[in-house]
Amino acid sequence: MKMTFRWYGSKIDPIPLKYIRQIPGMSGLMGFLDKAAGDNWEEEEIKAYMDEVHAAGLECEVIESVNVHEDIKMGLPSRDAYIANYISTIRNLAKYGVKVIVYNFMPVFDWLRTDLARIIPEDGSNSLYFDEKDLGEMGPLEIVRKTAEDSHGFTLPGWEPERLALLETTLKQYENIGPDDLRRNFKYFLDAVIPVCEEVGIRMACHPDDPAWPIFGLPRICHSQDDFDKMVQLHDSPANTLCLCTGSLGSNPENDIPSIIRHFGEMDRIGAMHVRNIKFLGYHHFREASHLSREGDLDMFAIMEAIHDVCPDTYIRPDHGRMIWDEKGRPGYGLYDRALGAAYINGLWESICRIKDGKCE
Ligand SMILES: [Mn+2]
Repeated sequence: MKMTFRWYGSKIDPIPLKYIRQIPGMSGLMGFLDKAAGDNWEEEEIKAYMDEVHAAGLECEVIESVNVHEDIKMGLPSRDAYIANYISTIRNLAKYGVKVIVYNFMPVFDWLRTDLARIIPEDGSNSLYFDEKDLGEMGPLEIVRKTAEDSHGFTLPGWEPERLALLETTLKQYENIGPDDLRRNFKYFLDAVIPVCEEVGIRMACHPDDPAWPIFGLPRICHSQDDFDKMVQLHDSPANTLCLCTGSLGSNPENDIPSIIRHFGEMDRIGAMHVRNIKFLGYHHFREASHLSREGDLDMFAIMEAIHDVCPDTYIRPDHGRMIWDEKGRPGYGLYDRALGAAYINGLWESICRIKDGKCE
C-alpha cells in the first residue's frame, strides 16, 4: 500500500508539507486544488501544486475533489460543457503523474455532520459527529449555515460557498429526480469520462455517500455493496472504481466493511482507500473515533488484513482525525490525530505482512 495524506495546498492548509513528509512511511498526498465544481483545472495550476509537493519530497498520484457539477448529476442539457471540462481536467492531471481521481456523485450535499467539534467526554478531544434527530430539527438551510459557522473560517471540501448559494433552487430541482434517474445520469457521465481515463492511465474512484443513507429526501445511490455493484456495472472498466471509505460506508452498521473490501478488491475495483474508525451511538447517530479499533466500532485489523489480501498496492490515507492537543485547524483535517492514524495503520500493516508473508516491504 502507499500511505498518503490529504493536503489542501499552501494557500489554505496550515500544515506545512515538511511536517507531512516527517510522518513515518508517508509516501505522498491525496492532493486537492481549490476549484469550483465544473471548472477546468488548468495545466499551470496543476504544475504549480505538483512542483511544490515534489520539492518537499512527496508524490501526488491521487487527486481528490474533482467535483462533479450539479448539472451533470441532474442530467441538464448544460452537462455536456461541464463534462468537456472534466475530460480536459483528466487529461491535464494525467500529464502530471496522477493515477487516481477521487470524486463523488452525491446530490447537493457532500459529507454531512450535525456537529463538527463534539467533545468526546472520555478524553476532552473533539471530533465530527452526526445525529439524525438534530438534522430533523434543523433542515437543509440551517445545517448549511451552522456548518459554515463551525468551520473556523476554513472552507470545507464539498461545502464551497458558491456551490451552496443556489441551495433552495437546487433542492427543488431534485424533487423530480429519483435514484434511477440519478443512476442514468451517472452512466452518461461515466460513458463519457471512462474511455478517456483508460487512454491516459487514470482510474476514477467514487467516494461513498456520507453518511451512508439518503438525507433530506434527496436520492443517493452509493452507500452499500449493492449500490456499488450497480455502479461498477454502469460502465464496466478497470478504470471505473470506488474509493472505499471505511468511515463513510461504516456509518451504517449493516455494511460489513472487511467483506465489502474483499468483494470489490477481488474484482480489482478499489482505486483508493480512506481508513478511519466510527463509534456508533444509536440509530443514525455516530461520532468519529480515533483509528484504534477498540476506541470505535470498526475492526481495523480485519480492514487492513482484507486490504493486504485483495488490494495490497492500493493508495491509503488516514481519514478524518479528532482534534487533539489543542490543535486548531480544519475540522477532521488536523495534523496530529491523522499522523497518529497513519502510524497505527502502518503498525497494523507491518504485523499483517510479517505474519502472512514473512516480510514487510
Ligand atoms: Mn472518506
